Amino acid sequence: MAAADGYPLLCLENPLLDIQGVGRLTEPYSDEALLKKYGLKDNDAILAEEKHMGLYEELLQNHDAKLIAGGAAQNTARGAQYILPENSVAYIGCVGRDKYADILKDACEKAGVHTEYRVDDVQPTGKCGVIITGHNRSMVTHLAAANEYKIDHLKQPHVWSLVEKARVYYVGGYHLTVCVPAILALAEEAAAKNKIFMLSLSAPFIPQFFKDQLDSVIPYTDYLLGNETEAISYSESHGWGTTDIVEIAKKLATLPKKNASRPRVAIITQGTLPTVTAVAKENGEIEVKEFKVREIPKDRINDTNGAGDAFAGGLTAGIVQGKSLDESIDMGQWLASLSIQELGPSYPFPKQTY
Ligand code: 26A
Repeated sequence: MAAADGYPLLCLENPLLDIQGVGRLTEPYSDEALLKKYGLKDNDAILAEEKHMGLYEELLQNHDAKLIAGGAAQNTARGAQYILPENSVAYIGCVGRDKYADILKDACEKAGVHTEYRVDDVQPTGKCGVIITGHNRSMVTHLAAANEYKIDHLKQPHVWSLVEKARVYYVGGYHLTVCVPAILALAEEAAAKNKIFMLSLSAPFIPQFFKDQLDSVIPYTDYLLGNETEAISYSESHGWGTTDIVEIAKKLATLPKKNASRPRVAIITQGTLPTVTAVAKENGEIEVKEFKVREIPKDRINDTNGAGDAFAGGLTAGIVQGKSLDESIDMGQWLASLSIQELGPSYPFPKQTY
């Protein structure tokens, strides 16, 4: 049952189960060998093609893979709820009618996130193969049911009432490959009622191959998040001719915007390098800031799968609470530093407080 007053934060994207290998060094089953076999980069996120379909079984058979709740914005939703008071976050996406979906639902329930899944009767729940080498992660996603999200689901009265009651929307850019009408419905609701709309770039392939879909949503976006490789991919696909992160952040902040009563905020993370923010002020000025990350000793890092999602979760929690941008960024960096010490996109239990 949904909370009567709804949830201040509503997230939308692709619910996925992560099948994450745990560090195999010995040949012929090393993680490096696995990357090579499937032609994968060591730090990337892609959609699975036919040739990748054997990867999941191989991870389970030869790489002691663990099943962990994933899906970028679902991780962000759990992260935001980790900080916020009870009943603050709802999450929407499409799963299959299977036990993988139960694992995802359970993980959200435990984290206190309300799920409003569309359940597809044909496709299985989506999965993401994750190969960890050092501090890199390579992800291969078979969307399956996650690809079957439909605007009709969002427009059902009990779901739309959650949309109406929310004050902040967070959409994972990965959903641009799935259901742009649903994203635009949230975006337009936000612009019409001066609510907050947040979007992540998610992966370099989104600006590269889903440029038009992305461009249709950016005008509604109050907070645009990405990492350095995604920012550079955006710059490349738009012919900006620069790889300078500050330059790109400034240009993203000043792209045309529908709701002029909120400034655009562009936020670019860069691994252990400082996070860059650019805010397009009403007077035409662009305020640029840099924020050092909370570095933790290398031997305490478990894996970086989900670090960006955790950052987004902490940041979004700050924004929902009406904190300043500076404090919200620090909350994001705090949650990211906790998440990379856990296996996969998870948060420590018992709960730590910011
Ligand atoms: C459409 N794609 C490729 C994806 C994803 C994705 N979440 C949604 N859509 N590819 C990888 N992920 C998730 O990213 C998290 C780490 O940031 C993985 O499930 C993983 O939990």
